[in-house]
Formats: sequence, structure tokens, C-alpha cells
Amino acid sequence: MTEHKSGFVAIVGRPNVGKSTLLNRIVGQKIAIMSDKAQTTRNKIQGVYTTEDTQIVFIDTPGIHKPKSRLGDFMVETAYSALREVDVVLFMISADQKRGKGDDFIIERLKKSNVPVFLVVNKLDKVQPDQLLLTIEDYAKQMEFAEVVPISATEGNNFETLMQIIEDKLPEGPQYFPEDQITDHPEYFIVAELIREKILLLTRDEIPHSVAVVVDSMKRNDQDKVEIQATIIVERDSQKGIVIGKGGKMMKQIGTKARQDIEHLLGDKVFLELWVKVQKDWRDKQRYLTDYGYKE
Ligand code: GDP
Ligand code: K
Ligand code: MG
Repeated sequence: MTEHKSGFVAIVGRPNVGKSTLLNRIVGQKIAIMSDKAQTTRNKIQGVYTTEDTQIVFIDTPGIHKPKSRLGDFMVETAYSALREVDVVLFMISADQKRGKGDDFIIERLKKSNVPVFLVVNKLDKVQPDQLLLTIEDYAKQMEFAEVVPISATEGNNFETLMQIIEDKLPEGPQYFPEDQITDHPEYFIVAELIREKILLLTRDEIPHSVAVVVDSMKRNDQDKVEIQATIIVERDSQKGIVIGKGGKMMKQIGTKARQDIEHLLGDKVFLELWVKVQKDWRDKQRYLTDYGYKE
């Protein structure tokens, strides 16, 4: 079995550079758009790109584009934390436009991110090669980019290349969404991924990336909190021990950190209950992939 990769990608850039056009191209492939329910989350999923061995989830990061008042800055910083939840950031610019304030604002934020940032130079069809090079040079002086990819979102130039180099940067991970079917609970996926991230972070490589998290239910309780039940699936008893920790200490830490992020994501108070289950070789069994498809 070849390794399956998956992860999250944010597209940022000032208005009219072609972000929506690129997303439409992505969605026009083997893709589905999220239901309206996705709009209720702060970081809404904009499209999912699925191939046999990869799944790329594109998310929107509202707030990064527009600085406002001083008070607003705080909101921007909060929204900006979404950029740390992704595996790759695509910073899109337009080849026929000069770098402006909007770009510099985004660059300042991207500099603080430790996620690989790709400079995606769109509208390649509108400029001569020498102008393209000048534009790239100018941006490359501002910060370091993991990749620079000139594309044309309307014509399709370098689209496949872009998808391929994103894939190269993604971690090993499961197919979160069915290939041609989309759940109407997209938050489940993000919530599960946030929990998974905390496990990997806090156990420091003691738990393999193949650890799965399934959100079993999500509903509002009497205290007006979003009550979430989730199961962490590991492959060995020893891993279960690590996840739980001495006297349940690790589990508590994972829960606290994950809850904070989920509250931020949903903009709601959250009550999070976590369980751990050992399921040997679950990844090899298609049945489990379907069972753990994060569906209700
Ligand atoms: P967004 O605001 O970043 O989402 O930008 P849009 O996707 O709405 O695109 C803004 C405009 O640029 C639209 O008129 C697009 O048709 C146009 N556009 C986007 N990509 C390209 C491209 O690669 N080449 C050309 N010539 N126009 C493009
Ligand atoms: K992943
Ligand atoms: Mg747009």
C-alpha cells in the first residue's frame, strides 16, 4: 500500500489576485464544495482536492486580509492563528500588479508563521517573462518562500505542478472526506484534526502520525456549551498508555489544549470528552476508513 497524504492549505492574498478562480479550478476537479454549515465556522473549508493518494483541504482564513483599528488588530491576530493550523500557505499575488500595502501587511504576518509559504504568482498569461522575474525578485526580497510558482488560474498553466508540490509538503494522513461525497458536518473534520495535532505535539513523536481521531458527536448541551465526544484511535496498547499518561495527565493536557483551539474555531464554549481506543491495523481496513469517515 502506498502512503496516503493529507493536510490543510490556506490561500491568502489581496482582493482580485485570483484566489476564487484558483479555488474554482480546484473544485472543478474531483472535488466537492462544503455545505452552508461550513460557513458557520471561522475557518471555512473552501474546497477539497482528492486524488488516489492525496487529499488537500483548502481553508479560508478570514481576517488576515484586512487590518482595521487597533482593536481590530487583536481580531486579526486571532484569525491569523489559523495559519498555524495548516500545512502549507499559498500567498497569491498577481504578476501584473506592483507590491502594495495589502501585500506587505500579509507578508508581515507570514514571516511569523513557521508553515511553508509558497509564493503563487498568478495571471502569468498577462505579463512578459522579464516582468514576471522582476515581480518575483521584488517579493523574494521581502521574505523567504518555500516555493515560487507562476500560474494562470484562468488558463490552467502549472496547475498540476502546484498541486504536486503542495502534496510533497503534506504529512502522511488519512482521506478525511469521501471522494465524491461531502459530509454536512465539516466542523467534525477540523475538530478531529485539532485534537490530533495536540496529541502529536504533546506526545512528541511517541505517537505515530497515523493516530486517528473520530468525532462521535457534537451537540449543544443544557449549559449552552457545545458538547463534543471524540475517540482517539491508536494501534497498540502501549500507545494508549502514552496518550492517557500518568494518572490521566497527558489526556487532560490534550483535552485542554484542543478545547481552547476548538472554542476559538467555533466561537463557542466547548465541553470536550475524549476516549482512547486500540484498533490494530485500522488503516489497512477499508471498513474502518469508512467507519471513521467522521460521519454521524
Ligand atoms: P480574488 O478576489 O482573489 O478571489 O480574485 P478572483 O478570483 O475573483 O479574480 C479577480 C479577477 O481576475 C477576475 O476577473 C478573474 O477572471 C481574473 N483572473 C484570475 N486569474 C487570472 C489569470 O490567471 N489570468 C487572467 N488574465 N485573469 C485572471
Ligand atoms: K494531516
Ligand atoms: Mg474571491
